[in-house]
This record gives sequence, structure tokens and C-alpha cells, in this order.
Amino acid sequence: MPTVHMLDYVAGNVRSLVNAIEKVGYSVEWVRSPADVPAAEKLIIPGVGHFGHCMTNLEKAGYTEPIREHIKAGKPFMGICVGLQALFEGSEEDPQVKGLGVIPARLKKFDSKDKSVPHIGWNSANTSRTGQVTDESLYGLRPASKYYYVHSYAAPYREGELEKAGWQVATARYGDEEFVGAVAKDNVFATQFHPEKSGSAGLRALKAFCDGRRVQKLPEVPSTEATREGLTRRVIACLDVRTNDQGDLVVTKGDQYDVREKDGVSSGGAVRNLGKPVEMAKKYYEQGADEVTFLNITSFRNCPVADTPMLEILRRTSETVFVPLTIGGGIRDTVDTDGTQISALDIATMYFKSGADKVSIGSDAVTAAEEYYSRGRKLSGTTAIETISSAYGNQAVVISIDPRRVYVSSPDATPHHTIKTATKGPNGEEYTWYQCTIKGGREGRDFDVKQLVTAVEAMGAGEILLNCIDKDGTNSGFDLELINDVKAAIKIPVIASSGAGNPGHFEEVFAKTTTDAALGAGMFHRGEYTVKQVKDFLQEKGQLVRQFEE
Ligand code: 1PR
Repeated sequence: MPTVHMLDYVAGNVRSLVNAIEKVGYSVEWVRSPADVPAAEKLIIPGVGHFGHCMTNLEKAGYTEPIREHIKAGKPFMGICVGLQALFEGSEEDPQVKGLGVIPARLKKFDSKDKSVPHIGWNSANTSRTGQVTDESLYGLRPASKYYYVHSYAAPYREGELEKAGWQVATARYGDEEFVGAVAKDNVFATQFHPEKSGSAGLRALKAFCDGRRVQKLPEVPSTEATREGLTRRVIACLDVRTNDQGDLVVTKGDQYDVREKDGVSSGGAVRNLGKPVEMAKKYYEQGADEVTFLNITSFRNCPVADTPMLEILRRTSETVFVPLTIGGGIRDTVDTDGTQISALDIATMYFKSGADKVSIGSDAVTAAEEYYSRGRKLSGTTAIETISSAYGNQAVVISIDPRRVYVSSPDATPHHTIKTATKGPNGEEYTWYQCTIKGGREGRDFDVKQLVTAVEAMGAGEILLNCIDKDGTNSGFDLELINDVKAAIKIPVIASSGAGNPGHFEEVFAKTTTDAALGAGMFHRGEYTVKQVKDFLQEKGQLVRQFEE
């Protein structure tokens, strides 16, 4: 296999990038010291985390000069995400830190006034923004394709500016901000999106770089409608995974978190078995799922941490599924079966190395948030949320919440934040608060969802996975009241979950709330609808979606 060189300088999920490069027919040789750079013909710099952290690491390790030399020598260079940002002069994220200065512009934070930040999801990298019809594709980028982005800082696009300096630019739009999605000039190509997480569209861009095919012919010139810019509606497939009574790891699905069969005698109350995790993840990827989430719902039971079968599931899934993978369950400081202390950060690191892009924290986040308030809203710096987000970036930390409705007759009946609800309680109560639970809904806490989300946002969480026990498995639609209430409290993106029973429920949650993504489980697992049917329905209703590309 021909090779490309990749810089090994930051923590993060480089496994997916290696898998993607291998998938397009190349093998990776690691650059482990500055002395290795001159041997590289094609050099890729991945990047995660903060701009300052990335640049300081590069500088400290002595990489900046060799990288400049590589670029100056005209050898192929590709920067990905923070690897693209490193090429700029600097960033508002860490104003005192200098970039490589190859691109004459600076990065700015997205404005969170009217939208969630970070910008997470699928957006364009469109080289024909000025409306000129072109039949050329820059490094395989297509104006109608969508690519996976996750970042809070971006280079604002100002028409003509970078072009004057000889750069070709592919753009994306988030709210009313237009920004640089990809840039290319001579031997340099850089993407703000993650090609390794962008399905076939991303693999095509990686392959074009590896093959050295800067300009290609587009198979067809797309219509203006097909090139609509903006963040697409994100549809996520979720797999609750656990070992069944025979010891096999299966995808299961509960009704209000009860995953055992209800037909008593014939099934013996066995754990519902809906299929095999790796195969099902691949099926949903091919139906167009924008992300796949695995929740280990009986995390680390009686198993040495390093042998947890979820690691193998991630390794195998990340070889064939090129969209973001989230893993949840058991992300907390723990004691291994041999008595060794193992930190939440160590566990997360194992997952990232095995192919996860994000980890999802449930029970531990509730405990950490309760402690945050008891300290007088002070950060400790030692929680799983803080340690993982400072090592891997906020975007890598999702908080999974399992709330339950607690009805009250009036807001005065509880110290908790209530909402007036259209779905009255069993005794006609008109108000409800949302109680946080831990251990998969087994234990309720004297703590409400608003307290939790505001605390975890302050602690550095990047996204909220908002379940609802009352709705889970009911096929009756999402809890729109809960979603709107949480959205109003925080700026980070929210994934609506629990209750999806048909494509109309997805359309409803996107139309009636400002949720950033929506997740389904049972309706997909039972084969009632495919992810593609959901996407087609959203598209018919005028909502912007990404369709699976071969
Ligand atoms: O507490 O950090 O170890 O994480 C445990 C994780 O496992 C949490 O994310 C928690 O939500 C999840 N979990 C624990 N027990 C269960 C259970 O079902 N018994 N599953 C469970 C949660 C909820 C959703 C589900 C949606 C959509 N599953 O992920 O997929 O509700 O379902 P639907 O579309 O079929 O309605 P920790």
C-alpha cells in the first residue's frame, strides 16, 4: 500500500482517521519527531481540542519549522479541523498564540446569540457559493455533499479576500455566518470538517488528497436547491447495548427503561434481543444516520475495564462506519476488578483510542453537578466532565440525562424549576418538574434538569443527550415541553431523545423546538421505519437533511 505520513502530537481519536485512510487505499506512517518530517512526502496534520493547545504542542515539540519547510518545498500537506486552524495567523480562542501564518486571516468564535455553539453536525463545503456554475471539483468536494463539522471557532468568509491571496475556498453557512469549510492552494489542502467522519463524501476528499488529484470533474452540476447551505437536521440512531442472560452482547430496547420481555411465561422475562451492535450500526450508517450512539446500559459489570466488550464493538464499528460514534455507560472514576484505581479520563481515553468521537456521561454528571452547587457553583477541576473536556475538547463530552416527570399542583409545591404542562398529571396536576435520575432511572435525585444542564455547561460539557423516562419506548413522540425548557436554559447543542415512533415525530420536534438533533431507537430496531424514511420525510417537509452517498 502507498503511504501518507501523519503527525502524532495530540490526544484524540486518530483511529478513525487511520481507518479512513486505509479505506481509501493508503497506509499511515507516523511522524513521531520533527526529524521524521523531511522523510514525509504527503503529510497530514489532524487536530482536536484548542487552537492554543495544538499550536503550543507543535511549537514545544519543535514541529513548526519542519512543517513550514514541508509546505515551502511544495510537498502535499493536509490539515484537518484544528490542523486547518493552525495554518491561520491566529485565533480569538487563544489570542496570544501565533498560528503558522500560511493563510492571511484569523479565526473567530461563532456568535451564540441565536444559535448553539459549538457548531456540531453536517454542513456544506461549497466551492460554487457565488452561484457560478462550475463542473470542477476541488479535491473531490461537491457542492451538494454534506460534511461533518464540530468546532466553536471558524475563519469568517469575506468574499474575495483569501482568493486574492491565491486560495480557493469552499464555504459553509451557520445561521447568518458564512465561514471557511475548506481551503486549497498549490500543495496545501485543509478542511475545517472531519473527512474521516463525513461518510463517502469525506472519504472522497481524503482519497483525492492522497492521490494528488486536486481538480476533478464533477459527475454532474447540481441544482441550486441541492446546494442549499446550512446545518442539516441531525438524525441519530441509538443502540442500548447489554449482555443478555446467555452472556451475549445484544442491542436491546426498553419501555420506560425496562428492557425485559413482558409476555411472562413464554419469554421468561428475558432481556429483549433486537440484534448485534456492530451489524446494526453499519445498517444505520448505510441508511444515512448522521451519528451512531452506543449506550452500555449495564456498564462494566464484573469485567476488567480493559476487556470491556464495548471497546471491541467500537474498534470493529469504526472500520466500516464513517460518521461520529458516541459511547456512553460507565464513564466515571472506578476501581477495576484487580483493585486498580482507574480514572474517568483513562476510560474515556480507551474509548477514544478504540474509535469513539464522543463519550456520554450519565450518572456521574448528576453527582458532579450536585457537588458543584454544594461548593457554591465552583469548579473542582477534577470531575470527569472537566478532565475529559480539557484533554479532548468540550465537543467530546456529551451528558446523557434520564429525567422523569414529577407532577405538582402549583409551582409553590416544590423548590424545583417547574413548567406548566399540557399533559396533565394523574390527579389533574398542571405543573411538572423534571427529576434527574441515576443508574439508568433506578434512583431519583432531589435535583432538577435545569440545575443539571446549567451546571454541566459551566463544567465544560459540549452537548446534551436529553432522554425522558416517561416517553422512552412509548412511540408517542418527543417531550417537546422538556426540550424547549432545556434549550432555553443553555447554549450548547441538545439531542432530543425518547418517544420517536414515526418520521412525523422527527418533523414535529424540529419544527416545534429548536433542538439541534433528534435520536431514535426502538422504531429503527423493530424495523418499523428506516433512517432514510425519516430523512426523506423531513426533506419532503422542506427541512434540510444529509442523504447517504454511495
Ligand atoms: O450512568 O454514565 O453509566 O450511563 C448509562 C447510560 O445508559 C445512560 O446514558 C442511560 O441513559 C442509559 N441507560 C441506562 N439504563 C437504561 C435502560 O434503558 N434501562 N437506556 C438506559 C437509556 C434511553 C435512550 C433511548 C431513547 C430512545 N436509553 O438512549 O435510546 O430513549 O428510545 P425510543 O426512541 O425507542 O423511545 P452512566
